[in-house]
Amino acid sequence: MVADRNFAPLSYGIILGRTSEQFSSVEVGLKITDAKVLVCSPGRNFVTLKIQTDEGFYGLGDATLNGRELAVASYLNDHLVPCLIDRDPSQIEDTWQYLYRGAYWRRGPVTMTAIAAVDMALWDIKGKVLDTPVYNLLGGRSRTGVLVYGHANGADIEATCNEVARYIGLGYRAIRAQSGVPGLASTYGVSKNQRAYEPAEKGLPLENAWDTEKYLLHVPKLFESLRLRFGDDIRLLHDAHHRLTPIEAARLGKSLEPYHLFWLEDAVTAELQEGFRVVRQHTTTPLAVGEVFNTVWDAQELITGQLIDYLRMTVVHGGGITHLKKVAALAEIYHVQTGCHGATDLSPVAMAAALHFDLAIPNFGIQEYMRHTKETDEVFPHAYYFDDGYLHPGEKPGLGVEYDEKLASKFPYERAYLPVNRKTDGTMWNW
Ligand code: EZ4
Ligand code: CO
Repeated sequence: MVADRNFAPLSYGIILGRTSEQFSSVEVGLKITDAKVLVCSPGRNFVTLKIQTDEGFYGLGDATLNGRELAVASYLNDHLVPCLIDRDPSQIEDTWQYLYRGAYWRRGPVTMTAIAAVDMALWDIKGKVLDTPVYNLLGGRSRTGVLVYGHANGADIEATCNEVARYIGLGYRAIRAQSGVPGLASTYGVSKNQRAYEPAEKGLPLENAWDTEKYLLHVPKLFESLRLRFGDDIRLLHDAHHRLTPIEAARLGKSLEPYHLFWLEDAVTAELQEGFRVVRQHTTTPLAVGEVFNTVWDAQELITGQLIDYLRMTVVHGGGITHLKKVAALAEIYHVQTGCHGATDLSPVAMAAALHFDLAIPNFGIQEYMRHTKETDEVFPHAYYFDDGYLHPGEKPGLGVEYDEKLASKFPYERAYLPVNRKTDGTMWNW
């Protein structure tokens, strides 16, 4: 069975200093001996896959799907891990195809997050075996650092402006600005009592009230104030969190044109990809979408129709490095750049994988960066670091992230969900 599945030649045998005679058996190369699914909650929930090999090399993959964490843990534990034992970890592409095509049931966030975790872990192992950072395996550096944007949010325009000033002080060159809307009690992406917001809330889903007209009148005022105070150089971004119809998004994009945003994100849900044609026809504000996409098929029309400027898909929810590099290659032909999702619900393992990817591909645009809590950083010690507005993946072999299992065991899973959004009359609305 082992021979059938591992049709080798086993490439890692060479690296590990074996001679040609030793290649007579398929047992020569590395084998996956174990894979563990680790769930922890150092401030928020994370699911991590740790793949172990017989030579002591191991790899980590992020498997966190915000609010649906345990579904991916089960998918891995109950269905993927048994298929991984005894496989050759050097065969990343074949393993991806085996898990995607072999399952018969393709696509979807749970499946693609589980496959992504395996894929990340195998790239991590390959880097460690070859003693080189993953970006080097992806073609090497295409730039000196990864431009990131941080999140500034405040209850009103003044508070948001003050947060933007703080981010500029921290060295950020690009900043997403979100503000509470007058007349609405709470707004997603704007924290009430702490500076940074956390996407998920413990317990059952919170409910936010929504009023499109109030929002559409308010956002241009926010960006007018920001440009008056900070001038034209700082890159400003905004996220509409899928709450608008195409024609409403077109109006918002048009009204923001004087303030030349870097992008307007998730203006419209994208199940109907051609919906973006309406937005596109009316505004020159650059458009970004895709943090919830899982395969190239979620973005195929958006890319080939040149309906967006930035694609938000990232490694963990987009099928891993193996799939995302193909999506990026398609996007490159159609003038679409990447802008990988990078909120706190993506673990440091996914962040590291994104940074290696961002550094290597030609059509990188920008990377989202929300800082993790101190507890999360301690559970996942990592080589990547922020410097002067840029992130750098570091030079450690593989992805450059560790997992402290002992410390993680002090933070057990806690149920938490993203909030739901209702119009003021109670209608569930586009979240
Ligand atoms: O809603 O990470 O751009 N960032 C965002 C985030 C996402 C969450 C979803 O899990 O929109 O706040
Ligand atoms: Co977003």
